[in-house]
Amino acid sequence: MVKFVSLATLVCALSVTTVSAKEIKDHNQMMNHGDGHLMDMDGGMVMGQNTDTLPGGCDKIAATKEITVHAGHKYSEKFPGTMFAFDQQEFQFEPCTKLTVHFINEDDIRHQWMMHGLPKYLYPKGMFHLEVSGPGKVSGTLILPPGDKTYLVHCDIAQHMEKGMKAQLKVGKGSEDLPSIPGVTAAIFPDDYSGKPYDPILDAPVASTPVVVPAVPAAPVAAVDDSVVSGTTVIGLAIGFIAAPWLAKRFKGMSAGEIVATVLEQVAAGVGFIMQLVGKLIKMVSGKNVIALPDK
Ligand SMILES: [Cu+2]
Repeated sequence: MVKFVSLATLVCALSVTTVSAKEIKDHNQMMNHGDGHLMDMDGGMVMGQNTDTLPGGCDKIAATKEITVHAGHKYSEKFPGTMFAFDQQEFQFEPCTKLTVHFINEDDIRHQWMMHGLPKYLYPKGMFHLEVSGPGKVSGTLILPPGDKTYLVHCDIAQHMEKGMKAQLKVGKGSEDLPSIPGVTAAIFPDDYSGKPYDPILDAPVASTPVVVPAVPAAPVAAVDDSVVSGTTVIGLAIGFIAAPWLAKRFKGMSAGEIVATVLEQVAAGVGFIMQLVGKLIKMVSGKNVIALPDK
């Protein structure tokens, strides 16, 4: 009888172990469709893989790193109000690092580890993307660009990012932090349970740090300059000579089309930043921070 009970306990214990350890399928037999796109017929996919092309501005691969990222409902438990999460919310690497990501999905649904904002001449649509349907593992490699920039990493399945599956990856020192990264940064629109109606002006997010407007020096009065080589020309030439080696390095190995695409991308980013700044200023002036002007 004692023997039977202990045997039953053993069987029971074994079956519990089998149930709790979910079987993770390794998607390591994917078909290579070219251009960094690999997939199998079983829900595993890699897009934007790049194992050997150095991004413009990288002299060599600075470091070779491997990370394992888990995704699943259980990782969201420590972040109230979320449903899905990665097991890490922040990553940081040296510029020009060759990075291999092993992505493990522990849920019975589809999840992705999708990185945005990469240079489009090298990564289609500026993305590096790992995807697994159901419990499984998929691995992919990319080479991070040079420069300090913070990249968004998320799961693009509807509502998965909004419900917590979001992270940021800093290259070098990174740029500004992204909002509402669970456990890392504050939300742009924090949850409000006060019950008062939403006011689009008063409730609009205001930058926590004061917006510093750089002083614009007054334009110099155009002086009549008779000399052939004006001061402006000299300054222009000087900047050109200083910037040339940097530009040559930045655009090394790119075709003319790629250089134009990269420059346009930078210009668009610059215009976007200025528009954002102007928007914030208008909001500050027209919103609650109305500056009372003294009577004459
Ligand atoms: Cu997901």
